[in-house]
Amino acid sequence: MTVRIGMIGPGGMGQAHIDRIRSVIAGGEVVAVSDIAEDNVRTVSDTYGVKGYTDSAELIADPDVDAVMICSFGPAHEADIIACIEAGKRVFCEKPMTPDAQGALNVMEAEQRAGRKLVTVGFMRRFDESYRQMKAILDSGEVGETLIIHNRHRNPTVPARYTWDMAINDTGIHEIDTMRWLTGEEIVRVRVDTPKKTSKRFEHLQDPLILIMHTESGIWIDDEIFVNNQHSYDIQCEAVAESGTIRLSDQHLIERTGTVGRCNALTMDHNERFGGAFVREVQEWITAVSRDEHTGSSAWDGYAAACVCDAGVRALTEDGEVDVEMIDKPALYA
Ligand code: ISE
Repeated sequence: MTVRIGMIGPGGMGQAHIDRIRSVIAGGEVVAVSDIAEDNVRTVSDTYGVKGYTDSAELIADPDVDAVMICSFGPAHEADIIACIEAGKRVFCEKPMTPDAQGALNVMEAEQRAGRKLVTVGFMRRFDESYRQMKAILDSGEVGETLIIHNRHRNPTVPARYTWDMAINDTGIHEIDTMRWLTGEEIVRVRVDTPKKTSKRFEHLQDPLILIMHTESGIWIDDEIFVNNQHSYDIQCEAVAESGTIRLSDQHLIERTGTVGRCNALTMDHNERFGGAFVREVQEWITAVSRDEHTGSSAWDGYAAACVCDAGVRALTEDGEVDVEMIDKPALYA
């Protein structure tokens, strides 16, 4: 069966997903798009020869749409996800699932009323080959207990509309989810340390910053978030365990020789660095939808990430550690 997909918010990320579905992913077809921006709907629906809506509710209700991908602006996610759940349609939503924990609670309540997990959150690093290898080694127990994890999340630059809280909500959220997944533990406490600021970009940002996280069993995690490093999209992760250290290797695909000597070519953005992960993520989701199964991060993962982000944003303005407040995990997500 070909899964007929409706896409809400076909901007840059959405169109990259459409292109993947059309070129390298099997079993799915985008049949409709919706966007509040009429011009964009017209352009995208003409380009791909699909139906166009300006009202996402009409796309969700369309009987030709089996499942929905949401790639719109974060604050618009909650209402559309809940409408999908109420229509009984599986939904893949780009991160953040909702910008705050209350919105995520509302999504989980809707899913619990429906009695099944219909929501997948687009945390693509869970699908990256190198992170998966790291997790397999840690899970095997061969290096003992994980004690410390060091992360680096560096972007060449961000646009002027990137607000101060986005270092946590939009950038650090990737490590927040990846660390929960890698350790299998919840993050219970966070702190933000503020090094000397770069003079290169926006005065309104604390850039770089260090997010410190503690898990339930006491694993200590740091995350250097530096979004204007001027040179590359540089993602690093090193897990220090009792009898071994596992580190992502540099993610270069090629070596380059030139006036500066021989060096690894750098990746410049998340599409380049995580291109393979995006393909695997969407392929696994489409395959699961065709079997009427759930896959990937659940609404609980979206909720947990939102709770840690809420604490992280508070820690940006408060001294010291902030506890992460979460409800007990509902049985549906056990
Ligand atoms: C962006 O939204 C992403 O998701 C990227 O992976 C991240 O590196 C970037 O900082 C965010 O703005």
